[in-house]
Amino acid sequence: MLRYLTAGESHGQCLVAILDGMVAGLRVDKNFIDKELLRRQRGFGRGDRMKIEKDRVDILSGLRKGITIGSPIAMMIKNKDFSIDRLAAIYCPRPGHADLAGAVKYNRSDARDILERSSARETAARVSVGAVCKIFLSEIGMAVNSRIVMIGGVTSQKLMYERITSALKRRDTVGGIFEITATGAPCGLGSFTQSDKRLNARLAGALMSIQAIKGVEVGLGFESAKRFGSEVHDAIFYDKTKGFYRKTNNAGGIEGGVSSGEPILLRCAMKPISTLLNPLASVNIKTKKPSKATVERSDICAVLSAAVVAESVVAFELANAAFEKFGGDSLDETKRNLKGYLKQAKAF
Ligand code: EPS
Repeated sequence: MLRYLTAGESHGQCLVAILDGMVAGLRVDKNFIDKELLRRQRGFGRGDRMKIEKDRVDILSGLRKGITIGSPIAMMIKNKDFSIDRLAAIYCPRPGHADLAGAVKYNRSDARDILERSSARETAARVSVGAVCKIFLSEIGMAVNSRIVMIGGVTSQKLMYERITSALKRRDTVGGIFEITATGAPCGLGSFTQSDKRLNARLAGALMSIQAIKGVEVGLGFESAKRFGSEVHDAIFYDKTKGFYRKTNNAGGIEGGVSSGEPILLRCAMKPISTLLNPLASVNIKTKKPSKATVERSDICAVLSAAVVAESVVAFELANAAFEKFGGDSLDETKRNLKGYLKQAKAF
């Protein structure tokens, strides 16, 4: 089983991730992880924090001469803006953020204690985990990519830029929709035998765990609820060389919680970032008097970054599902098992 944990505050010393269960014998290119971290930092509409940070990974354990040895992989990303003890207290929670619910839950009058961990800065650690998983997936013929579909209600690139620019002028924020495509997944990842084995549930859960994601669709998603069954389901065909195949992929590559062998298609809706330069009404936690929400440095739009984070969590889930199906403590063993299964599936 593959698992990971992250630690670290937005303005703490560093972010840390431990990825446990990765096979031995995988060459991990640190430059690839750094490139993924850079992709997460980019995008029109990111705030000034991204001008301060230059996210780079330090791999602390789990490798020898650049190759995994089966032990936990610990990774660290240093925060240049390490200022947690100097930062001002936050008494006026920002609507939409974890500030108020978190302050009540953890009994903290200063919502800074909440913001520091709930911040999307944490996703840098998840991208480092996802990057290692992507390297593993590439070894077994799988890849995960993303594209932006819509920003603030508009779909052409020119209008998307304009939308972010107008949000900036209004001192507001915008969200959007992005699409994740995973290719190369063989038929048979995940299972219908238990709820927590269903691949669609695991992918949707992972995507919903990303800060600001409010909706996930698989394949045709919500649109399928409007159509007749005959217009939704993907008819099955057979060809001697191709085996079973489909001419459509409305199911988004998953049927009955199991990968079908077609590309896995997922869509996420991201709400606008909740820190507004022109803040909404709030209440001071201490005085209970009406007050504008605290204004913090933040982003205008982070949809492009969220898409990179989404690729990362999908890569992790698919790598985990592949381990479950094929097993193996070394890359050679996993590949051998996969080869045997593919042979069996082809002969089916
Ligand atoms: C982020 C770092 C944060 C924010 C942003 C994401 O840094 P700071 O708070 O110092 O500006 O820019 O966080 C949020 C949008 C949020 O809602 O928490 C990052 O590294 O991605």
